[in-house]
Amino acid sequence: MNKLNLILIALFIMGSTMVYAEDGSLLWLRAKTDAHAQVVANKQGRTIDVAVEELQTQWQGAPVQLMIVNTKEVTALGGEGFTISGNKSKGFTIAASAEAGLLYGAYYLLRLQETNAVPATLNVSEKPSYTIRILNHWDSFGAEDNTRAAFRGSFWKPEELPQIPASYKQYARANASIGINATVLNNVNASPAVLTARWLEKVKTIANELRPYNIKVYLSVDFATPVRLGELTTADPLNKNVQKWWKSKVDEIYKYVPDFGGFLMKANSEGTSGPRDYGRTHLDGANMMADALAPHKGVIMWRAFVYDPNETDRAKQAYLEFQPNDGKFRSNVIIQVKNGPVDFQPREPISSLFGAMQKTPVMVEFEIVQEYLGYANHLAYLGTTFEECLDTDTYAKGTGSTVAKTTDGTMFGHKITAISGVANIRGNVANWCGHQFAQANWYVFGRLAWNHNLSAEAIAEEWVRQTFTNDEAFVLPVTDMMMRSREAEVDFMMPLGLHHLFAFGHHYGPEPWVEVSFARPDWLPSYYHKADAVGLGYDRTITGSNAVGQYFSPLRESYGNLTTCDERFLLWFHHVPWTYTMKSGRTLWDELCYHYDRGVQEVRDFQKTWDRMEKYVDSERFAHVQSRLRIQVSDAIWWRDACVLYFQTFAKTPIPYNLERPTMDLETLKAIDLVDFNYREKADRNKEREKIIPKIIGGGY
Ligand code: GCW
Repeated sequence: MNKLNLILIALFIMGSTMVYAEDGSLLWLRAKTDAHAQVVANKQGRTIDVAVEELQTQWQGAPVQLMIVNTKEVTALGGEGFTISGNKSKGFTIAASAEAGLLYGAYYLLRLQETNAVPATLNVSEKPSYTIRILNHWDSFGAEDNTRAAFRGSFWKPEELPQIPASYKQYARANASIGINATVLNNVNASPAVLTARWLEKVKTIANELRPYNIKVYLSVDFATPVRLGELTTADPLNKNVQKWWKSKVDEIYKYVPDFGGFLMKANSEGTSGPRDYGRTHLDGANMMADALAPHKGVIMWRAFVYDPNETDRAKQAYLEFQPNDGKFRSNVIIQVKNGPVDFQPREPISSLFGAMQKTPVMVEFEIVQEYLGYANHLAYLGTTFEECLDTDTYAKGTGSTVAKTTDGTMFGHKITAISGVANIRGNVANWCGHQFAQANWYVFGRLAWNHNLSAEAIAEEWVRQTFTNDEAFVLPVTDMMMRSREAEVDFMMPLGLHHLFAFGHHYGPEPWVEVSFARPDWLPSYYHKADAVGLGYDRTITGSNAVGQYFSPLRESYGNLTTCDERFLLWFHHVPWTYTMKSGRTLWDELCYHYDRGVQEVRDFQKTWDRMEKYVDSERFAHVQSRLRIQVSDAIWWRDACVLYFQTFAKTPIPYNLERPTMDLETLKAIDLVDFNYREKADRNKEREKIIPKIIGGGY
C-alpha cells in the first residue's frame, strides 16, 4: 500500500468518527453542498438562478420544480409568498408569482431538510407578516466612528470596494434564508458624507451584490446634510431650497440604485440634527423627506427615539412628540419605535405608541446586538424578548390588539408595514456575531419578521438543529438553556422592572450609584431606580409621572395598580416599599435578592448543561461557548453583588440567609472604572477591573 493510500485511509477513519472543527463562519447554513439535485424552473432570472443553485447543490431529495405562476391562489400571497406541494418520493413544486417567492420557497425546503423535518407530503402556502423586514446596521461605513464600542468598525469594508469582500455573499444568503429583505447600511448617527458621489458609488456596488437575494438597500441620513456638505446655509424643512435639494439628492441616489428603499432618520436625538434646530417639528421634517422619496416609491423610517432633558418622564416623551400628529404624516412615512419606552433595556414594557397611532404606519425596532445584555460575552437568546413584545396586547381595539397586529397592517389596514432590528453582524470575527449563540438572535429576528406567529422556542430549536446537530440529546437541553437565558440576564442585571443601572461610560457593567456632575439626569441610574429609605422604583402611576395614562385600558389600570401590576414591571411603574409583600409572600427586598441570586445560579446551570454537550459539538465551538459562559458567570456575580450591596445601603436589611453571600465588597466594586469597554488604549483605567474579573476585556469581539 503506498503512502497516499495510507493517508486516505487515515483521513477516512478520522472523518467518520470526528466532529469537524468549525469556527461558526457558516452560520446556520451548514448543509452539505455536494448534492446534484434535479431542479427545473419555468423562467430565468437572477433571483431564480440563486434559488436553483441553492437547491441543486444542497437538496438531497427528489426533483424540484420552480414555477412562476399567475393563479389566484398564488398571486394572493404577494410577490414574496409561495406555495409548496408534492411529496418526498416524486418531488416538490414551489410556485410563486414573482422570483422572490421562489427564493424563499427554496430556503423553506432546505430548512426542512436540515432540521430533519421533510414530511411525506407537503402542501403549504406562506407569505410574510411584514412587507419590509430590515436590519439596521449601526455601522461606521466610512464615517468617523461616532458611537459605542460595541458597534465600531464596518462590516462593509468600504475601503475594499469595488473589490467585493467575500463575506457579502454569505451575508446575503443568510438574510435571504430567513426572509430579511432590506438593510440600512450605516449608523443612525449618520455622516453627511454618505450622500456624496464617492459613497453613493459604494452604495451602488453593495446594492448590486444584494439584489439577487431580494435585499434592498436603505441609508441613514443626517438631517443637516445640505448644510454640513456646505451646499446650503439652512436645512429648514419648510425652506424651498432645502426641499429642492433633497428632491434632487434623492433623484441622484436613484440613478445609482434604481430600487433604493429609502431613508432612516434619527433626528434631534442625542445630539443629532433635526427639524427642531429650525423651529420645525418632526412632522415637518418627515413629510419633507417623504415628498422627496415619494416619486420613486421610497419610504422614510422616522425614529421616535427622541427625548430631552426636561421635567417630563423620559418614558413619556416619544408618545407626547408623535401621537398628536397621527394622521398628518404622508403615506410613505413609517414611525420607527423601539420596543420599549426608554432604550433597549434588558426588560421594558411595550412602548405606549403601539396601537396609539392608528392612521400612521408604526414599526417596531428591536436591538439584536446585545448592547445592554453583556455584548458578545453573554449567551442571551432574544427570541423571548421579541416574542414578549409582539404578543403583548395593547388593547387599542379591544382584546387581541397585540403589538404584532397593530404593526402588521391587519388591524389598521396600512399598506406599508415593516419591522427592524439593530444588527449584531461584525466584520472582524469569523463567527459573525462575536458569540456563537448571538447568531441565533439574527436568525430569530428574521424568522419572526417573516412570521410573527412562530414561537421563539420553535425557532430556537430550528436554529440549534441547523447550527449544531439534530441529535435530540443536544437539541432539547440547549434549546431549553436558550429559552431561559434572557430571563437569567434580567434576573442578575435588572429584575422586577428595574432599568438603566448601567455604568455611565459603557453599557456593560453595573453602576447603580454613579453620579456625574456634567451628565444629564436622564442618563444616570438614580433617575430610574429612585432608591431611598422607603423603597425602590419609579412612580409612573397617576400620582407619579402618569406614564400609565398613555396606555389603553385595561393595561393602564393593571400597570397602574400596585396589586395588579405584572411583577416583571413592578419597579418600572411603582415606587415600592422595601417591606411590601410580593406575590411570593416575600418582602420586596428579599424578592429582589432572590432574583439576583437566581440569575447567577441559572448561568451556573448553563455551564453545566454546556459541559455535558461536549461530545456533540466540534471542539472549537465547544471551547468558545465554554469560555464565554465562564465570563458570563463572573459578570453575573459582579452584577448581583454590585446591585444587592448598593440597594442594601437603602433597605438596611440583611440578604436572606439561605442565599449565597456577596463575593466582593461595595467599595471595590465602586472602584471599577471601565470607561469604554473596548478601548484597549484605556487599559490603564481597566487595571483594577482586570484584577478582579480578568477575562472580559475586549467585549467579546
Ligand atoms: O441605546 C442608545 C445607544 C446609542 C444609540 C442610540 C440610538 C446609535 O447607546 O449608541 O445610537 O441608542 O438608538 O440612537
